[in-house]
Amino acid sequence: MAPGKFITLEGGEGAGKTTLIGGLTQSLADRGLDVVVTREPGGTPGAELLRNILLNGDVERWSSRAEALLMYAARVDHVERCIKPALARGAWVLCDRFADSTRAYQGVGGGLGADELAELQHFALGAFAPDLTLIVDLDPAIGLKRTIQRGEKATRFEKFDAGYHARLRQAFLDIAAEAPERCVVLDGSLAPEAVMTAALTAVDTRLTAST
Ligand code: T5A
Repeated sequence: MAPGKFITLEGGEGAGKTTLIGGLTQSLADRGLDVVVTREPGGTPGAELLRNILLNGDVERWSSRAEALLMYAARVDHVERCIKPALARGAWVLCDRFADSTRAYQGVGGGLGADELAELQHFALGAFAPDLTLIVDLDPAIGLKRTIQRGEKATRFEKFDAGYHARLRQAFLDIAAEAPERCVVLDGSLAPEAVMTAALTAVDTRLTAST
């Protein structure tokens, strides 16, 4: 059986990750691949419970350090019970956010040190990492406007100030620059079909060419 692939989608609020995952899932399934779609925080019953307490409530409900620990508690459960078993059976796993979100939100946005987070990541995941990360880049003002237009109640993270969201955008671009072999930046201001075309090109160039 061909080995599975682990693809993560990252970016700021309302950048278009979930929309893109829908299109990618269809395209990969049309190729006969077993596709598993999941998200963070969440993806298993235990991790979804943690998602609920992380995303709801006052902005000040958790410190950045507590958030990082809760995100990693959810992530370990998700990786061990959902992602690794799917990869082992040869599935392609598409995950809406993963460890880069902790580096951006709790690290750069929340002020935690990169070294501390790297230690936490190593303790939790060892060397486990995505095969490909698609970073959807968008002006946070546009992304937040999109989420407001959707009419849903704002999550705790959407309520953080504009400076926080601007730092996030730069943090994701810095992550992409540090790991160009793993990350591809997509222009989230393009129409959904154009973002999808760019994403499929990245998948084909980086992954299917090597399988
Ligand atoms: N978090 C998560 C951390 O702080 N640390 C962590 O370690 C992790 C894993 C998750 C929150 O948790 C935080 C980050 C997040 O704040 P969430 O609700 O899952 O919360 O938040 P998001 O992942 O940001 O999900 P969103 O749904 O808000 O954004 P998406 O998925 O990027 O955007 P999407 O696809 O839903 O699109 C938003 C709207 O824009 C439209 C869509 O139709 C939709 O209405 N749209 C476009 N419009 C124009 N052009 C395009 N190209 C468009 N693409 C989508």
